[in-house]
Amino acid sequence: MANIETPRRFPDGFFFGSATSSFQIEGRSNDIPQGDSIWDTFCAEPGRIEDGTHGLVACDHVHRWREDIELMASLGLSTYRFSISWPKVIPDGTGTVNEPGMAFYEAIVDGLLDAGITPMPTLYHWDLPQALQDRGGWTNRDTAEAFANYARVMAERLGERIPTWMTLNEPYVSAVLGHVTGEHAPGTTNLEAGLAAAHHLLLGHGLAIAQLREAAPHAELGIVLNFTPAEPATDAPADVALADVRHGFDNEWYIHPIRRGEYPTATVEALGWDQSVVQDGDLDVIAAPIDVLGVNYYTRQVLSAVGQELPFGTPRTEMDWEIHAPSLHRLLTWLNEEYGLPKIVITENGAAMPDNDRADGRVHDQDRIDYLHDHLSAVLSAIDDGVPMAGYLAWSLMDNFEWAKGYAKRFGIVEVVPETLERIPKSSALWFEQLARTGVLPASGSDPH
Ligand code: IFM
Repeated sequence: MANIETPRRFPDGFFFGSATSSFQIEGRSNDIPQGDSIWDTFCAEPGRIEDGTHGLVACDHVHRWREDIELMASLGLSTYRFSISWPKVIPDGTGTVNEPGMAFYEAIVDGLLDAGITPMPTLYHWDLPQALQDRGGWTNRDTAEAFANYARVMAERLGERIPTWMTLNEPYVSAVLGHVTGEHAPGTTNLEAGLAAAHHLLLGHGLAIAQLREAAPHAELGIVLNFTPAEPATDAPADVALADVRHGFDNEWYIHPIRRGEYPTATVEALGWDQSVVQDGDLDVIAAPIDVLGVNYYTRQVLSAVGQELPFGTPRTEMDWEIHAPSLHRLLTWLNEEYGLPKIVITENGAAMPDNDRADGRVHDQDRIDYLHDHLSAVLSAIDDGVPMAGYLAWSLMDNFEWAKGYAKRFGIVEVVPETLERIPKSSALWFEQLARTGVLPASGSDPH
């Protein structure tokens, strides 16, 4: 898709911006006492993070946020999706508001608005207060209630200034990587725990939507889900069945109850899930109307029941994720046809790349430009097919803490120099700036510098 013949224009009003999350960029400040999150605990456990690092400093955004806002403005970005650290605002997850933490986010929101950048906060991007984890975390139904209370507090304090609230980021990852595979905090390995966590995350989302509707009636409300389309390697029934189960478990499990008020039946049966954690009325809460769906897309999965590594020889990112933009187009049209959403925003899309071409002090990341170009082209194709796409946010504004991978995987369009934390726009940032300023996707994605 990189060499489509003519430039194409995004519709008027389509917005371009970038995304980050609290634990991945903020770090800590002595001026903002805060509670620990499950990721602080996880990082402190030997062997959990590949390079042995942690989030105590990260990109030091807690001190450099003004500079980061100026950077976004200089790149012509009109929207910034960030997340609020629950333990910075309510250190124990419930109870008293931590005023220095709240002031930090109020200042960021005011700074963004002053710079002409629309703030799009996500309330939960995986940094659960450890105090709540000590009581069972997302496997405990009370956490859903605590989340809704926290959402209410935030809406009451930031209310008028926020046009779009996102509740959760990628509940699949919180539930499955956090509780089933154990790759993420809190690091347990139990399918039942994962299914309970997924249900309580969705319940927390629904309860939070109710609170946000009351406290911020003017705002658009939504959730950010990640999708990894699942395709069978062959037409063999075993491959098709495997792809169906993965599609149900990885993709439908979250959007289906939100839009249809039920878990996908075939997947419930395939998992043998007894649904004992689901109480009367929960699915009605979960199915509360949303105004916008945030879609995070990075790659697809091709599944073979005989367990081959698939597909062979296709281009991949540093995460070893296949680069496959046509799957984004298909995903968006499927979501639109199946779930009839009012509005979709690409809330994350991007690539970890080697970033080792740095001729004149700048990272020349032609591979990342190609990735962005081809996925933006897929978004344009979805728009042509009538999908109500409203915006695109690149993951990520800057290199940051990539969870269990530490700092070795760099997704930023802006480099963060490890030794100094200096921010240097990569070629992809300058390429993205041209797109953001003109709304025109060039015929191919060439390095502007
Ligand atoms: O860095 C993460 C982000 O926190 C959530 N979505 C996927 C990104 C890349 O792995």
